[in-house]
Amino acid sequence: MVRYGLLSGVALFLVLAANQKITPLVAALTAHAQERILAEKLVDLDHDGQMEKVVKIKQDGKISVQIYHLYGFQDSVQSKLIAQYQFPTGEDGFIYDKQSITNLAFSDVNKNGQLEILVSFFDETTKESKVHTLAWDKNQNNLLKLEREY
Ligand SMILES: [Ca+2]
Ligand SMILES: [Ca+2]
Repeated sequence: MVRYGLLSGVALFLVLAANQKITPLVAALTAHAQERILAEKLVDLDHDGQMEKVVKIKQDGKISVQIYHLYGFQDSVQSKLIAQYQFPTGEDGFIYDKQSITNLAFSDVNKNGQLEILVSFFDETTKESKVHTLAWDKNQNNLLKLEREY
């Protein structure tokens, strides 16, 4: 009986020790798996001659759009996150844009000389694609969802 108790105690210790080692590894693997790039495009949103990188990404079941500023540093191209918007939904969708099919398009919908980002979704209940428009506020380094559809 004493021997059995000692054995199960050792077994419990081994299980705990193994779990402590495994947990951070599993967390790292799942964190990586939960982030997926859906689209990545280079576009000059504000027509200033400098390309922006726009990324549509799925993180933790939600779709985010990110704008990166690109700059040269020691003979390589670096990118810096400058604006981000997260949608509560997570189903990627496709739209027709200039006779091609895409899930990330650009258009100056409010005619202010700067391109807006057209982000498409698939609505599982209506089985239709929906498009939301994001405007980049360059001064605030912000992405704003335009409620009005143009
Ligand atoms: Ca630009
Ligand atoms: Ca615009």
